[in-house]
Amino acid sequence: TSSTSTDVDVAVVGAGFAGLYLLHRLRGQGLSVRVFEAGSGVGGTWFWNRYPGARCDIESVDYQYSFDDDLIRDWQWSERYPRQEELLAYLNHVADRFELRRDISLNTRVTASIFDDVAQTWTVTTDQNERISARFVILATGCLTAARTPDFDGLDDFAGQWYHTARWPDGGVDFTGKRVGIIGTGSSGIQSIPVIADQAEALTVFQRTANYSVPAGNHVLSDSERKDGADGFDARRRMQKESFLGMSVPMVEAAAADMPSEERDAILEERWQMGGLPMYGAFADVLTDESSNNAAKEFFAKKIRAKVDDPDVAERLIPKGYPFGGKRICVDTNYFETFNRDNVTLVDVNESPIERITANGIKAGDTEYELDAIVFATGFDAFTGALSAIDIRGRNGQALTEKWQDGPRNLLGLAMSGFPNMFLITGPGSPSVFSNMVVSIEQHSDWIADAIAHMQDTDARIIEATDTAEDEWVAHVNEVADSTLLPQANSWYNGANVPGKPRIFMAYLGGVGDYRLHCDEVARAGYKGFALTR
Ligand code: NA7
Repeated sequence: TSSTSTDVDVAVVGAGFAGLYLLHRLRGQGLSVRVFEAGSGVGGTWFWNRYPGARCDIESVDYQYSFDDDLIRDWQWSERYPRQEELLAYLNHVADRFELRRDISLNTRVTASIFDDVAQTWTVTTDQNERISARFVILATGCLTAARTPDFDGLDDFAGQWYHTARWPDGGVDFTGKRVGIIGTGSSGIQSIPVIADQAEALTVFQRTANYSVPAGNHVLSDSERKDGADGFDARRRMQKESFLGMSVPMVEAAAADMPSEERDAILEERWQMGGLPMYGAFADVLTDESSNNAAKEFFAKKIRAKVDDPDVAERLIPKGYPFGGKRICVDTNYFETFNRDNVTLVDVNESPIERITANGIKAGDTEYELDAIVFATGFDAFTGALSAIDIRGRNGQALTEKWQDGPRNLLGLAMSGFPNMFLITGPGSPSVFSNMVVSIEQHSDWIADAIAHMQDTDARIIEATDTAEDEWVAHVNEVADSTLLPQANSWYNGANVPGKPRIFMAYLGGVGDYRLHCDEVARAGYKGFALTR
């Protein structure tokens, strides 16, 4: 299949959950594959995010590959929710077990990917001064990859140490005896705050927006739970594939709008006790109906008031001004309780805006908070950040950043018109962050691998999304988002966390199950919406 002028059939950018699986899968259909990874190890998200308390908010049993039964049997998860170290060990195990490493170049950042209109191949350039040509390029770069440290005045003056949660030093940081400040209360902040508070002499939390967080209910798995997990894996994965969020806990099918308030509260309490993300499925209309959403909001407010001793602190920790689910909900262990500790202070930066960072700490409002270390849990340039960092040019030299200047456009979140034989994994316009990532990654990878297999069978050389199909998909993604309450929040779902970023809702909210059916239909209809040429 490989033409003489190309070095590899497929170049994959990124060796996280997606890149590793793609390599395994595409090799299996006789293709030559090369994976480029900027990190010094495999693992992607789980390689970089080593902050204290880093843990997945999907259960271990569900957050693993489905492609190999023996792997599912052999790997023993230790806790209900996997720690970062354990996920990294799992992904390293997968890389060894399936002999993936020989086709992965670590410490190698892809700097450009340019389509050659004449040769009809991609030229991929790396920061190791390597240049290879590939028939296909798959961007498995992740949607939460490009870490963002807001440019506060004075950071260079700071005499202490500072860290970003997503660029945590290998080997960790010892905060014993230190006065630590943390900016950001998204998932990374909410997971690390209780752990840092336990170690540091004092912790000051700078909060801009309070978040909805559900207790994880984490625990060490017993032998029988592990066995049940492996035995029940196939059935769970089948449910996940057909579900809205890629999870195996069903959504409540009734709408809260029609329910008496005691019934609503009983359901919310039941979901709260389950722990974690099933809260999203409390009511069929929780993300679309204001009164149903308000029921969830009030429930959270009650829970937070019950957990936090100081009523003023509790009020500040209660999310306000945006719908439940408008920002990705968090899953925590002792988050709200941590504010009852004597060594933890909450600063609301809406009341006391961060003016600057000084040599000694952070000046917010009238107060200078003296700190030995600052932690930025300030998130990512989501969905597009990792892609715009690469000089990607399609037909006629068109830059992807130019095509996307008003926001990302593609077909099914998988491919762009003008960028032939290039694919995205968990891209904007796919369910991506609104799903169990592993379920989505496997689905995208399989769909792409099947499309390439179809091309191998039919001697097609080029696959490219058509303009019309792309326009229709973008309109559909927006229409679905606008039928929900989610676009009302300022979030990384819609680019609001990055100053100047076009504001467009970037995840597909039609659900993992319906999205899959749609992708399958496109394939069955001979890749409808794509032009295939010989
Ligand atoms: P998030 O969810 O983007 O959280 C970032 C946090 O940092 C959030 O609370 C932000 O407040 C805050 N932030 C960002 N910039 C500033 C400035 N300039 N000043 C004050 N506060 C700021 O990132 P995470 O890493 O926690 O989680 C990302 C996803 O990874 C998570 O949802 C899971 O899916 C896994 P804001 O809300 O913007 O007001």
